[in-house]
Amino acid sequence: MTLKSKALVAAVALVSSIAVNAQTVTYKLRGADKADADAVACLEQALPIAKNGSVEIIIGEAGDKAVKQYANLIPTTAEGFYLLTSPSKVVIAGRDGAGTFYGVQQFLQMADKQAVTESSEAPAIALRGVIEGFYGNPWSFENRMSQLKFYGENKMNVYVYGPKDDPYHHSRWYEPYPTDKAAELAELVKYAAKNKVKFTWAMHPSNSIETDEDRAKALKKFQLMYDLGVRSFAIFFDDISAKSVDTQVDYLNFLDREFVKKHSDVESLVVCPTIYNRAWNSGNYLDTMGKGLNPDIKIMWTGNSVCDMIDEADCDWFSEQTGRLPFIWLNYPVNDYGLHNQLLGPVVGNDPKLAKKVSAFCSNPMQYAEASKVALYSLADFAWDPDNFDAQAVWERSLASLMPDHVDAFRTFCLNNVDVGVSVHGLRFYGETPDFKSLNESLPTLYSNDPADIFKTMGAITSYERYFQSRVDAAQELLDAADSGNLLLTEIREWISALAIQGYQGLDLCKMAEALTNGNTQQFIDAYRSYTDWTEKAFNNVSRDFPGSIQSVRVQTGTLYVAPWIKNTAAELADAFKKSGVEYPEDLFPKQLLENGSYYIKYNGLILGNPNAGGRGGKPVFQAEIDDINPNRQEWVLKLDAVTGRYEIRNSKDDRYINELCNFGVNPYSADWNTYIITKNDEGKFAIQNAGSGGDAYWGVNGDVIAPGAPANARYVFEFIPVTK
Ligand code: LOG
Repeated sequence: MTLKSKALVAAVALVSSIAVNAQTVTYKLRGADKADADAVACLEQALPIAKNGSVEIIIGEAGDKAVKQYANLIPTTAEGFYLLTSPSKVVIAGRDGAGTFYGVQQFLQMADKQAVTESSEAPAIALRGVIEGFYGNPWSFENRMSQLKFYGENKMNVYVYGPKDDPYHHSRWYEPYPTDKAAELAELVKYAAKNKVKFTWAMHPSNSIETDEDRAKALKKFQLMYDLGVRSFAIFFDDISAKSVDTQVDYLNFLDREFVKKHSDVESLVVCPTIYNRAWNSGNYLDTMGKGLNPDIKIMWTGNSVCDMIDEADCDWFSEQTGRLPFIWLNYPVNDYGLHNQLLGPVVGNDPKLAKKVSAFCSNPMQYAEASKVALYSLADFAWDPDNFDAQAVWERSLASLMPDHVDAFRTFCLNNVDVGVSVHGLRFYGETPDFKSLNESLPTLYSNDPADIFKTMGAITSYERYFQSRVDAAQELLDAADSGNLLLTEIREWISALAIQGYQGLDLCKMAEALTNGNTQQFIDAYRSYTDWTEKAFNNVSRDFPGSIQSVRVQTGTLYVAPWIKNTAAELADAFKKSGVEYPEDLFPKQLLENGSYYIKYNGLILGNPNAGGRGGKPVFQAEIDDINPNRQEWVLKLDAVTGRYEIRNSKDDRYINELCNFGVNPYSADWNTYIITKNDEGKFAIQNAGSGGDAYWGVNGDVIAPGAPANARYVFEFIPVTK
């Protein structure tokens, strides 16, 4: 255990004593006149300081007289600090100003400031922070101020400003900021410095980099930003088709020579290359960039793909290509490619060994600034001390720090917002709703129509009811807190509503299952109507739906396990109810093009059959004759998959499904791959089309078998004839 975590354990153990102590303790400062002024200001703001305070805080940087006695305990690494706490004396001694500042933050965050602790700490990674680099609504000024404070508190020292939808960064990079925006940026730069954060302003000039005029405009814009206080610059070349890497290199070296090197107080340039991840690597782009760029220009890198956690090997590979360590641009928790989901789970998957292999480790967050703090809290801890990073423990601490009055409800909420679902980037997190997963594994179905299962069914209903009620309660607690002004919760209110809605849907399903078990038709109808009302509310639950919003989105929650379970269970219960033979209003269920059931599939008078029933692989074939030996080899069970809204098609004899190649599938059935869109034309003929991961080819006919890829004029050629017995 490190000294840091020992201190935390001690702090937690003694948490109960603070309420008493906080009243009585006052502090006096020694060394404050020499010590980092921002660090001292933080102390003065947070603690009662008096000339005759009972606890002395000795503060200063290596070399200061006040902390001379502790000089050899101060780490030699930049930004490191030595911190000693006790009931009578506190020592905060930094390697430099930032070190003292971080020592102060650490001290202020201790629950019991009088605990006896001693630690020496220094960052494992020199540059740690955030890149505001997402698409969509850029953060507001207030968001950014709050972020910078948060970075200071959590020892992050980089903020790269590069929101794609700020026109003055991207589409109209060459224009000066309007006066009010310029004033805000100047204030942010100042506030960043107070919080020991390097403010890097990024410009995205796309391909306008070659002519003298383009270059003069770039120098002019850099100078305008310099005049606002910016001392660190980046150029982004991501998400364009670059005309030539040579031109990019030449441009960057030009800016380095003509601007950076001409200002003694400007930091080395940073570039986001066009090929910024390994999956896109081709040709000699990276090699050319590495060899051509002035050696102190840093190159950004997202890892093996656009959205990926990073390991040591990724960094080594990059370094071989470019001759320098990667400036990591971690595309997490950014959700601009799957805005319907929040990413609030524990941050798993980054390799502690990367610490020695990077020049910087920065996160691209969500356009939801407050909610991003959940992940950023963990990432800050990772970048400071990766060897002792414990994803679960840090995540718990983040919840306690961000939502102290509603920790349990917030934990429940966050656990429903872990996975982003299917997306272009394929990044998945399987730790979502672990409690639901285990409930579902022990009780897979809510209802069984076998009377022998009645006790099991009643038990399942009770367990699921309890589960969904607890979701509703957690959501309600958080909605109340949002109403009372909690910023984070207000920002993502729609996801909290989504959790409540899902809870109510689950409770309705329980009522439906109970009604089926008791044969109570009216209860079923009422509960089903209530369920569809909630479904509509869920559909209309849109975030960022304000005038001028760049992105708005229908929100999703519990995407991995809960939402699909709800849809499937609703469909199963509706099916069971329909089959029970009771009368019900015609408008109760939405009309399906083809009701779930058994059909003959015909083409040109021929009947699709399964002569090799029970075999493996192979194809269904069109037959001229009725199969009177095993009639159900020619019967096909159609079922609308509740999650995809498409049909699965299985043979009634052996239950084998037809896959996207029009073969009998041999892989495990997957609704994403193996369901079809079925449509009908005016003549009553049907077309059958692949969808999801299975592509979009239509069924055609080749000789006596079906084959994917029918041309437009040969698609509506099938008939579905219900099997009546
Ligand atoms: C963009 C970034 C975006 C992210 C995730 C980089 C270097 N550029 O695919 O602006 O937020 O992916 O969607 C990107 O990651 N392009």
